[in-house]
Amino acid sequence: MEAELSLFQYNLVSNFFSFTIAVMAAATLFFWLQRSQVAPPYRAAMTITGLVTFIAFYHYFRIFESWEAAYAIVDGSVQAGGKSFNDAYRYVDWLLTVPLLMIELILVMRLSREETIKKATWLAGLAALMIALGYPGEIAEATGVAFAFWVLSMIPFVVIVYTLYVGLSEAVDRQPEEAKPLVNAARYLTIVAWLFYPLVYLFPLIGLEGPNAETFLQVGYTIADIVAKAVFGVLIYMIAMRKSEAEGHKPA
Ligand code: RET
Repeated sequence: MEAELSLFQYNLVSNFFSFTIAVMAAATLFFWLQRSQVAPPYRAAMTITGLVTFIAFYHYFRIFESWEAAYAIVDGSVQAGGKSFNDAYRYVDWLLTVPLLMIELILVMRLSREETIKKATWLAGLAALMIALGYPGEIAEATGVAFAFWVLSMIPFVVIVYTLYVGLSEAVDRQPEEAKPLVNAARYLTIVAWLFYPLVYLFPLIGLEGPNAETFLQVGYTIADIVAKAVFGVLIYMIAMRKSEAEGHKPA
């Protein structure tokens, strides 16, 4: 299957990875440099946003290298390169970044100390569980096993979505008027971008395999990662700025 990619598909995926390395590196610098512009209570959220894109920057670098090693271009056609493409980088990345994304969303809401600890622990724990349950299915040979882990992983997924929708709506109501639409945008962006992952996971299970599916999967995950990390981070930054201003903080 791997050697059947067209040169166009191989290059398209390579270029997406390369683009993402640049996006994640630039996003990291931006978030960390802008940290001093927001009021002190929001600085931890900015630090974490930058950590998320930094972790992704590293992993996309490794993913890019692994992609290059997995194929060889011989006389303009794509052949197997002798090494297998390492899917584990994505899962290790998600295991670290998805809980951090939950924590930054809670931090920027600036709830009471107990509520912050309670909600952040709950959401981050569920996020880690969701990813950990997904991996055994991703590497499973048997469709039945893969599907069983999909179902197991969907349980924390659904609880997270429910918590973001219902459990947080009362906390969102308490946000300052100026910040509300942005906080809602961050919640909805999370729900929509996150839906992509469990859907794509099902591809091979419903018989979508081969070079087209592989190209779609790699490009799709990459776009979803940019949205869920960098675009989401920009929203977190805007929320932090808006709330800082509303609380009388003057940017440096
Ligand atoms: C898996 C396994 C199948 C079931 C579910 C999954 C969910 C994955 C999600 C990943 C989110 C990743 C993000 C990355 C950050 O940039 C693990 C594919 C529910 C929701 C947000």
